[in-house]
Amino acid sequence: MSQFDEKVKKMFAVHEALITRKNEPVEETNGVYVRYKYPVVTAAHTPVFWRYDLNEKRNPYLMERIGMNATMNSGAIKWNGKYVLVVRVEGADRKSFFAVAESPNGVDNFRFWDYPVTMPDDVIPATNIYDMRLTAHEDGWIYGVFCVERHDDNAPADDLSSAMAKAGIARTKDLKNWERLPDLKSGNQQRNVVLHPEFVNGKYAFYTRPQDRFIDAGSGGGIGWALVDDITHAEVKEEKIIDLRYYHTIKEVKNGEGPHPIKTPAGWLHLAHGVRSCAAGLRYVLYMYMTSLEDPSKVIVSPGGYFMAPEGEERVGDVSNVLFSNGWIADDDGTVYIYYASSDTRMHVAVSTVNKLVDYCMNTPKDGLTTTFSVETLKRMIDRNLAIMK
Ligand code: BGC
Ligand code: BMA
Repeated sequence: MSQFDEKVKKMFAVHEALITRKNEPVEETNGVYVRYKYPVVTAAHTPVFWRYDLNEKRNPYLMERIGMNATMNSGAIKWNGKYVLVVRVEGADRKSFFAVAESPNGVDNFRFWDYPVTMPDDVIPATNIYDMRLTAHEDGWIYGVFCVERHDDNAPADDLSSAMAKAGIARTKDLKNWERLPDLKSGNQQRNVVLHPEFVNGKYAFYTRPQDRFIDAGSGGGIGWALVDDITHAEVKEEKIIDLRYYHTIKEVKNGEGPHPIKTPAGWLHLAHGVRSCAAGLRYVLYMYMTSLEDPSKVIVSPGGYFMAPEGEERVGDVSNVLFSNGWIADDDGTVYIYYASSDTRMHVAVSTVNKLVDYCMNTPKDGLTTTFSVETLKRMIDRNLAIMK
């Protein structure tokens, strides 16, 4: 075997060892969920044949030709018995694209399909697309709703950063062939738009996140809700804010729906992200809330504080101090696989159950918005416990 072929063979073996490595649960810390030790998808999980030209004549030094920078913010779905992620892969050129990675068990052995998703463009092509939420809707289609970013041509000529964020909508039956529908029409910019899996009053229902400007939400007060008559010409006509952001909370600056909510007998279970600003930049954490089965836009319980925050190596990456989730899978046996990205760099999984998550939502004290409230809540817990401990 030539030296070149040896090197290629070794590269494939190293890659195979990485993607087939068995994952292990990390000892439970708070009883709510169990993190897994290894990230489930990293840039190094992308196929060798995406990155290297394997022809010796064209690539005598066997150098990487197309760099992959990160794998993050992935939509998730259980599909044909497999745990499937539609990963946001970001190339070294800062362009994100979608690529499907599937696993037989939800916690390891994620393998990318050979080709990334070819997402058709809307009338006006996008510069970048990212953060897909997958919804198997009761109309029979699987929808992908994602952020579509274009340069803001109204910005002054020297400003190359201002952009416009909109929600792109596409649908598929096989996760390979995607039919692109027109972007969601809305008076505001939109990011973190999510399609509810069921019709509500016979209409499609979207969780929205209106924002005045590209980065900051401005007067866009939180997670919104809008009903849409025609998914093939989706337009936000009326939008109400269902989960507000508040001063001095984990969602002071922005919040946004994660994946679509999970239906439980006690209500719809929601996972979202909350953002606050600090000297280190923006800090993104995950939080939960529940809405009513009769009216999925009516919040029935809102546990205070964060559900998950970056820990250990999760804290560091391209955009440090960020956890972000737009995918989870509720399995038939009640297990919930929560897929989250850390610091815009890699994908992880944490595992819980529907019952535990409902219990978490129902019994975690709410955020009373003041120190006094928090201390009184804490004292009640101490009183009750000291009575038991005597
Ligand atoms: C990035 C996103 C980010 C957004 C707002 C975009 O250009 O691709 O990851 O959420 O800016 O900061
Ligand atoms: C955004 C999100 C994510 C990203 C986060 C942190 O606003 O939409 O794409 O993970 O910022 O950069």
